[in-house]
Amino acid sequence: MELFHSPGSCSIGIRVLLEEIGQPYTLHIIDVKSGAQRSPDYLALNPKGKVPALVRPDGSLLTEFPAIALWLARAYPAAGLLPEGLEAEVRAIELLDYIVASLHMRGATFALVPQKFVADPAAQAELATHGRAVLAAGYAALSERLMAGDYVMGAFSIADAAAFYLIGWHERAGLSLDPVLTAYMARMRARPAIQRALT
Ligand SMILES: N[C@@H](CCC(=O)N[C@@H](CS)C(=O)NCC(=O)O)C(=O)O
Repeated sequence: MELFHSPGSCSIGIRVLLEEIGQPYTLHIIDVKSGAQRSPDYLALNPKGKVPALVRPDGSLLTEFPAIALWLARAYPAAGLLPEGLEAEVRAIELLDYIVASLHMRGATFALVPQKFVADPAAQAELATHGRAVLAAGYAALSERLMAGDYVMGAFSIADAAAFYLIGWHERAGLSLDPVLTAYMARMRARPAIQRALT
C-alpha cells in the first residue's frame, strides 16, 4: 500500500492504523502547509487535493478518512480495529464520523484556518471562536466517553485513530486538555504502533 500523508494533519490517523495492521506500506509526504496537495502530480492522483489518500494492493485509490479506516479494518480483521457485531460496528462508525465530519471539518478547520473561508479579519475571528467552541464541546464529549474505558469505544478501534489526531490539535486551537484526555493521549502515545507512526 501507499499512504499520502502530511505530518501534523489528519492523515496521521491512517498512518497509525497502517502501523497497527503491520502490513508494509510506502509513505509519500505531501506537505499541505507548502501547498504540495495542489501540485499537478498530486492532483493527477487525487483530484480532491487532500490527504489522507491510500493506494491499495490492487492499485486503486481510496480517499476520505472514514472510508479508508473502515476499509483497513475490514480488509485486515486480525488487527481488531472494529468492535464485533453490527450494533457495535455502527456505533464506532457513528463516533468516527462525528469526529471527522463535525469536530474536524466544522470545528477544528474553522478554528485553525478561518482565512480559508472568509477574508474579513473580524469574520475570521468570529469563525475561529465558533470553531473552538465546537472543538471544546467535542473534547468534552470524548472525555466523558473515556471515563468509562481506556479507548473511545472501550477497546482500541478506528475511532481512536481519529480522536488521536483531533485531540492532538488542541494547542494549535488554543485549548487545554482535561486530565482524562491528557491520560488518554499518553496511553495512545505509549502504543508501539503510534510511536512508529510518529517517527
Ligand atoms: N473529508 C476529508 C478531509 C481531509 C482533509 O481535510 N485533509 C486536510 C489535512 S487534515 C487537507 O488535505 N488539507 C489540504 C487542503 O485542504 O488544501 C477526509 O475525511 O479525509
